[in-house]
Formats: sequence, C-alpha cells, structure tokens
Amino acid sequence: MRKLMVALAAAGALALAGCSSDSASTTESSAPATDAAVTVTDAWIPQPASDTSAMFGMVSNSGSEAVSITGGSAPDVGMVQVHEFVKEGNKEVMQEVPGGLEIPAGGSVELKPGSYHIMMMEVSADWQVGDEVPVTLNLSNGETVEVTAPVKSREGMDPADPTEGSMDMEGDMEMSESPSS
Ligand SMILES: [Cu+2]
Repeated sequence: MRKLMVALAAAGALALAGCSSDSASTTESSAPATDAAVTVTDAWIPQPASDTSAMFGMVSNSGSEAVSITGGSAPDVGMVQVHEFVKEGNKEVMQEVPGGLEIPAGGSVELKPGSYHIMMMEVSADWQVGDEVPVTLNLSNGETVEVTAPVKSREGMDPADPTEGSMDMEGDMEMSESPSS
C-alpha cells in the first residue's frame, strides 16, 4: 500500500513536470517559474513526542531546477534540521544531511520513519493528536515552504517494520556528532 502511494505521488510529479514544460512556450498565463515549485503533501508529526520530534511527508518539486531543503523553523521548536540515517559501524545513526536534502527537478523525496525526516529539537510545545503544526522549511534558493503538519498517533506506524522501529526517539537512538560543529 505504501509503495503504491509513493508510485502515485511520483507519477503525479512527473505529470506536473510535463505540464509546466508544455506551458513554458505560452507566456501569457505562466506564473513565475519558482512559484510554489516545492510542496509537501501528507505531512504529519508523530505523537507522543518528547522534546524531540520529527515531521514526515512527501516533498515534491514541480520546478525545472533541483532545490534543497536546508532547514526550517516552527513555533515553540528550538531547532529544525533535515536528517538522514547513516550506517556507523553496524548501527544506524542520524545526522543532519550535509548541504541539505536535494529534491530533484520534477521529482520527489519521501520523508519517513527510518529515512529522511525533518528533525525537531528543543520542542517546548505540548502537541496533542489532532493539533496542526505550522512548519516552515527553508530552501537553498532562498524561498520558504509553509507546511501544516497534523499531529498523529505513533500507533499508526507499523512496529513490525524494522526501519520504522529504528525511529524510536526514547530508545537506542543516538545522534551522531555533526562534523560541521
Ligand atoms: Cu533526526
């Protein structure tokens, strides 16, 4: 089911890219090429969250140039970073994506447990299931993307999936030291 949804999203992104290149020759109706090229769909934040949480979703870029998510901000969140999991020895640790997370032109990248995610640290907000959290993502081209991410129960995550189990914040998760700090 999950795979199907990803495939559909990718197909949608391709269709969008096709439309924008077709309309490039007709100038009268075209919006600025950079307008809302990056969108986030199916955004969500798992609850319960401690002072550390994450945002997941599907990031799509309908623009004609690759763009990277370099960071972000949210109310009552001290730090927002783009994280990835990397192998360190025989365990996986997460770290800030060096140079930001690139979203290819006409492509999409899924933010999901055990993979790329928007890391939220120093969360002082008391998010409850059903809350909608406004998250701003910063892009490498100087633009920002506003995302509304509903807080959802973690129980929607499949505990039998080992890649999702590795997202356990209270458990054996370790932050690798950022090489840039
Ligand atoms: Cu993280």
